[in-house]
Amino acid sequence: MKKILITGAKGQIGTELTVALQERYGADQVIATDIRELDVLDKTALMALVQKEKITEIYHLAAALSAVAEKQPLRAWELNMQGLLNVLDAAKIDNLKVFWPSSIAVFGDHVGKAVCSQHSVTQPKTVYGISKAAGENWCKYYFEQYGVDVRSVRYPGLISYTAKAGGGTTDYAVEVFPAAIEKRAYTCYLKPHTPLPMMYMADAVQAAISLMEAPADPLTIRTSYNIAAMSFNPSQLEKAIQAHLPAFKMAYRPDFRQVIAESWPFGLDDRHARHEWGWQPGYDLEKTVEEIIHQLSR
Ligand code: AKB
Repeated sequence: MKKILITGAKGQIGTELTVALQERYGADQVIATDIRELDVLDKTALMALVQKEKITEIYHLAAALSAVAEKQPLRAWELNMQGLLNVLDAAKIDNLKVFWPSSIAVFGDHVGKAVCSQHSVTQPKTVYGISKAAGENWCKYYFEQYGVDVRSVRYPGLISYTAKAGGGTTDYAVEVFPAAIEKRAYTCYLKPHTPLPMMYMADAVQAAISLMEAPADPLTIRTSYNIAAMSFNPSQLEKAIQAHLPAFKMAYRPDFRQVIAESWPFGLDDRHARHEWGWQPGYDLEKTVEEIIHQLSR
């Protein structure tokens, strides 16, 4: 029987993924941990928990995101890399299946920014991106050398309203909604015409579960799958919010995150994900904005 361990369960993805997994497989089959219950850098504690609870799958979400990682590069590197290696090693020893999120941050120079293909070069500009690119290769290595069934997607910016954004470059698309609902102005740290790929959290959760449930045979990508849903810039998001809340205004004061955003592609070719495990997003910009404003206004 499936028994799932989630690390980083109180983060932006974990908050919604935990609920979705509990609804799907039963609350008793899902153990949600955050740093308070399980430090992923403590391999002994991780292995003990896996064995005590007879874990069969890990969704390893604990990580430092792009903006936060630039402020503490070596600490972020240790958390992102050693945390993943501990999980992969536990998976090798106890024959676990693993989901691990990668990111569009693996891309940097020398890629088509409007349509970045699955196999584009990965020359990231941030510590976070470097850790994700290295992590992707470790996943492939553990799959090829030890048969660890580890699966991954490259998430774009994720938009949700249930949990705070966690220190990423795409956080503005999360922070802006409570401000708009509370009739506060919002100052965006990116320039108005900086496009980025984005995804509503319901689609992100669906991607993780569908990929984990997919039959193994058709899966040809053991680094991480490109997945895409929508692409917009802050000015387009401002207008989409104004369609519901006409008085809302966004101000712009770019900071160090502008350089990071400009290093990322804003469109991804996700044909492999669509063909090999049926990836299909359900939310575009308008639907996302409508849903979040509806939920936060209740
Ligand atoms: C970030 O902005 O760091 C993340 C990501 C794109 O991986 N949301």
